[in-house]
Amino acid sequence: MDKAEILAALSERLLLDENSKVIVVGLGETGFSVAKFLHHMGFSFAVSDSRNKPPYNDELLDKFPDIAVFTGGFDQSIFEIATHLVVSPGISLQDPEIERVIQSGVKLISDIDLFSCATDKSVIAITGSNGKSTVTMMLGAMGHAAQVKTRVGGNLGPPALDILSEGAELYVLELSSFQLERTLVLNAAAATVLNISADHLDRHSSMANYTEEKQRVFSGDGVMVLNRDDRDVMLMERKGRELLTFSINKKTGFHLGTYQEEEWLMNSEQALLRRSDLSVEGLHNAANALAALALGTVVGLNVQAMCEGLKLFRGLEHRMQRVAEVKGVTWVNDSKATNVGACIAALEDYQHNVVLIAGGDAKGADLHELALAIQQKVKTVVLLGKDADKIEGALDGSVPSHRVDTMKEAVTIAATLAEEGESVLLSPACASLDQYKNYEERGHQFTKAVMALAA
Ligand code: UMA
Ligand code: ADP
Repeated sequence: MDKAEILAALSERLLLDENSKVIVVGLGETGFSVAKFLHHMGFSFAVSDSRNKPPYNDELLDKFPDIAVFTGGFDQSIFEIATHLVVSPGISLQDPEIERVIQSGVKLISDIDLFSCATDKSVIAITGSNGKSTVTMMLGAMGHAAQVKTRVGGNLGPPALDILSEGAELYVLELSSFQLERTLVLNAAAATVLNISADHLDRHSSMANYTEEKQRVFSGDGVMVLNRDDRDVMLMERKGRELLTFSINKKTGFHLGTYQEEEWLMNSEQALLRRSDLSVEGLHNAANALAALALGTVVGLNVQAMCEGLKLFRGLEHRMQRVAEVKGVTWVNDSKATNVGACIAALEDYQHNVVLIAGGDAKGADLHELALAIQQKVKTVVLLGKDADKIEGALDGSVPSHRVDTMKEAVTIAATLAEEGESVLLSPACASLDQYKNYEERGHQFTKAVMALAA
């Protein structure tokens, strides 16, 4: 699309034109990407961030010295002239100051809305509680293998607007519930909710609200890709919409089946790829691969190329990543398990032979199902972080547990508990932000402590 076409789409779909006054709220990665886009398109805008020194403050002033930036709070007076508000996903729409502005009638839009107006190429949109980044990157690998110029971004980074490029033929977006709740005009060619389990209940008022926001990924008229094994996801089916499904348990659509006495990823009767040819382990990753195959099929990726891409995809750091084997004990880093569902999926691969390191910020989740999974699969649990007490409470003495303050202590004690042939799994079921900058830092501290043991 050329600039005039993009301006026409912005005007028609978001009522954004030369008379608009936009306030970009938040100057993190999203806010900076929005500022660059608005500047490029020639819109009038200002930036507001409640932090004293937001992350992209210097970059913005350096690049666009004429743009007004208001920091250290949300000054209501600057919102008075606004016609549009682009609120970054890290800011709650229930923030009283932001809520007041929205209620005054200003149009709330997102970076994803701007992105949607700026391309006419196929977009695949991926959300769900777990597996988003993995499926997104699988599609990136498939697109590459199919020699289709594929750009990947969104919640896993880089922000959507930063991946717009002239040569791109296909975009794959990972979208969080926070991005979706403020998006109006997404119309993806193929979209999926991979699964639904409790997450971010500190920001969403209820599971119903969280599920509702996730469904917004299906706005428009593209093909829906649904998980037959997840009841909440199947309830999202909409009349009159084209539907593809994937399943680990049921022999229909994209599924796991038996062909020539081996386990294969299949599409109806057609055997596509031996499960053993996937480089990523675990049943949940077979489900992720089936979802990726369904989504890729919608946008016309060549089947053989998709399978080649999947074979080459080695998985992402901090997701069930084998770190080392020390004295016969396997150490696995699953620091990205920031909610209960991810930890339960991780435990599925074990048979009561694992020492689990867990804990952090449970984000208001119900820990009952986690406790059941731990009872079935875990020999001993080592707990740290803000909600260690809550996990210990949910276990109610049913599994031996140890409390520690740091990851180094957790690794040291786990090393004394795990025996040859067993595993130690860091799969916290909680966010990391109570103790670490992010899940990556938590994973790196784990890996560092394990490497020190190995040495
Ligand atoms: N903040 C303030 N005041 C402000 C603006 C932000 O205090 O005025 C705080 C927020 O409360 C938050 C932090 O700053 O704690 C970052 O918020 P942001 O909206 O500026 O974040 P960005 O840097 O724009 O990053 C966001 C996503 N972050 C969140 O949704 C919290 C990134 O996802 C995403 O990669 C990026 O946009 C590009 O699309 C990260 C994430 O943690 C990885 N996502 C959550 C998850 O995956 O569970 C949803
Ligand atoms: P997301 O981007 O949704 O957070 P990731 O692919 O980064 O998803 O994986 C996050 C965590 O969820 C990891 O611990 C990973 O092992 C686990 N996981 C990945 N796919 C699934 C799935 N389909 N079901 C449950 N857990 C999953």
